[in-house]
Amino acid sequence: MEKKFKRTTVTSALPYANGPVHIGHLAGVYVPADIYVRYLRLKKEDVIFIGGSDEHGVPITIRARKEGVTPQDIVDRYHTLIKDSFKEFGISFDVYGRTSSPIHHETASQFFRTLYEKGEFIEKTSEQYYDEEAHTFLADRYITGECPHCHAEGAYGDQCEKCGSTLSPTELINPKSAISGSKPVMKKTKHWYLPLDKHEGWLRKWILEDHKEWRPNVYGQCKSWLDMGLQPRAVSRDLDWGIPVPVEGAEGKVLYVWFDAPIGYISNTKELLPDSWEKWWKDPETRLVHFIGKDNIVFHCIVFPAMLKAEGSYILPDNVPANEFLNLEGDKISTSRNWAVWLHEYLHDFPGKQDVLRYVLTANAPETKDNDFTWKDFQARNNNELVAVYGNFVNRALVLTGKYFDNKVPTCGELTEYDRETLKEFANVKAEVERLLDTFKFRDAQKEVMNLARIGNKYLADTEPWKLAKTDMPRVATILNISLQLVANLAIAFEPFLPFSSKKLRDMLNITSFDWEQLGRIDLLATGHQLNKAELLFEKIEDSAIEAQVQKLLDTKKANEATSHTANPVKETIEFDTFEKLDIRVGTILECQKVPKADKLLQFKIDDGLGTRTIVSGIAKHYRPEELTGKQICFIANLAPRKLKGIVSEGMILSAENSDGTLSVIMPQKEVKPGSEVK
Ligand code: B3M
Ligand code: ZN
Repeated sequence: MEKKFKRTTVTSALPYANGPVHIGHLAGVYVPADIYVRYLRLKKEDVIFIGGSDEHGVPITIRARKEGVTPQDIVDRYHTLIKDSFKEFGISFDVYGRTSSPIHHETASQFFRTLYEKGEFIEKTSEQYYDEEAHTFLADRYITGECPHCHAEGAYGDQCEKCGSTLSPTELINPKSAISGSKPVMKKTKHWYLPLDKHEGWLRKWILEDHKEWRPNVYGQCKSWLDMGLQPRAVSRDLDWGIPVPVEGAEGKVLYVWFDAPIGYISNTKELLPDSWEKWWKDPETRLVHFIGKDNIVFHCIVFPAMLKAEGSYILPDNVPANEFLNLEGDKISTSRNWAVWLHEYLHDFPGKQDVLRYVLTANAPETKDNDFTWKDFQARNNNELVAVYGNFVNRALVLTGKYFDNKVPTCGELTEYDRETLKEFANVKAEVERLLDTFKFRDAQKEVMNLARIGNKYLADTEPWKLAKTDMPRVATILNISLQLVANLAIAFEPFLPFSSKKLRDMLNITSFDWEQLGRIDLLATGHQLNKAELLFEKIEDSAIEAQVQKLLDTKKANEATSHTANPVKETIEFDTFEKLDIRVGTILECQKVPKADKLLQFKIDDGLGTRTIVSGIAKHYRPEELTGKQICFIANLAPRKLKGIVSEGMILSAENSDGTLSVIMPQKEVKPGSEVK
């Protein structure tokens, strides 16, 4: 069912403003969306690209509470950081709004009211956990307790992070409020529900029959949701952060974040085009495309369309090209475990190499299945593809033109059979890349373009113009003319994928802009056209830079292992009288100094209540002498003396050892008399 559209509204998922963005975000949503939009713009199509931050939801309030700041502080901080990261990577939004903005509050409120007045909601009262000390209903995340499955402590009301099972708060054993620590009670509360079951009929036809072209992962997920049967979904929550439910009797209630967030696309369009936003959302000749990650499929393919349909005046999405997940070095990317390549850190470590990351993420895009990002592959793709193929071809063509023709495009003479074959491959690429981009196959599209660079590179290697310079200048001119036309083609074809490099290349070619329509032509640069000086498009990435990144991840892994480390098993049982043989006492440190030529040892002079004694202890890596002088510690008083570095140690200071090997000296909680026994 081919439909002709006049314009395209492209949205990309609104990231939660409660942390920075990482390569998973870029690969899953923003790079593909940006490629698509840049491609449409190059084709001179009418398109808008809508982005923004999702600034509501419980995780933001939890983070704020933890840090002792307001939710607004949190979202202000991350909105700016995220927005800047996207900008640096060339994600070319026409607007990047935020859901805490007045225009969004108003738009979402109005949307709710319209549905409310049309009778599109049902009201239901149910029992939910309530914190009587804090006088508040508790979001699932705010209730912790023992997991009914693995019996781990600290499972959340919606999920146990230990065993991964999905929970509901009432399943938790010994539930506790994360706000006050008190035991929550059940209390009645009223909420508004969108009766998705009522929408099931048309949703089935619309997706399963009319949108068979959606990606298999998207189509499949929708089908399984629909086959399970849809249930009414609450669109409000008892929470104090969000958009107040705009009807009477709804004090203390806000719109559920997944109700207001997709409306954010509309609000942000209004911000961009206050007078003409409607045609981008309501005209049937507008095509709506949502770029998202796979965990957002149900909201964009079922819930949001049901909301739009219920409202009545909006169009529905034409496609929802959702990606699977990107893993990092074989492990799931995780914000809480810091297992990620953060965009702001990448920019710091690899300044100016935005296109390299864009290239690698597209080359490995998780379009059909989860994929893996590894630093080795990053380096290989940069060195063997961007540098050795694309960059090398461009550089040789330009440098040789500089050398033999004073940077002017030379005259093209008669073509050989090989010239013709090469040019034909370039002529064919436009249709193929278009077909791939039109069907959201970004990985294959980029591969196709890189293949062109390969053909160009091979053309120069095969024709070897540098060998002909002495004998056949007209032939050299022809080869270089052809090569330069191919280079110009690459600047166009790579533009959606590698915008920074294409800009650099256009500057070298001394051309301000190209159109997509010109792709495949061999008259892009006129004979005699003056070029600028050649510069390297890409540079080799050395092993040391890659090793540093791998080391950073290893450090993260080690730190994670240390925190998740379970304690050592308990030693063999002893009788009480064995314990009684140990004489543990408190002493006051009178003096403390480093032991010369022993970087682990500290020497103590201790008041033990009977006199003074010397103890040598291996804690120099964990304490400075001045930190301990004057403090009280616990020591074993009846340990046989031992000689350490020539000093007789009369006892042993007790410390607790953390799983990462750090030591903490045991001290009495209140001051006691030196010599007091520890029992
Ligand atoms: N903030 C979820 C996410 O970042 C959510 C997307 C909203 S799109 C309207 O995965
Ligand atoms: Zn569990």
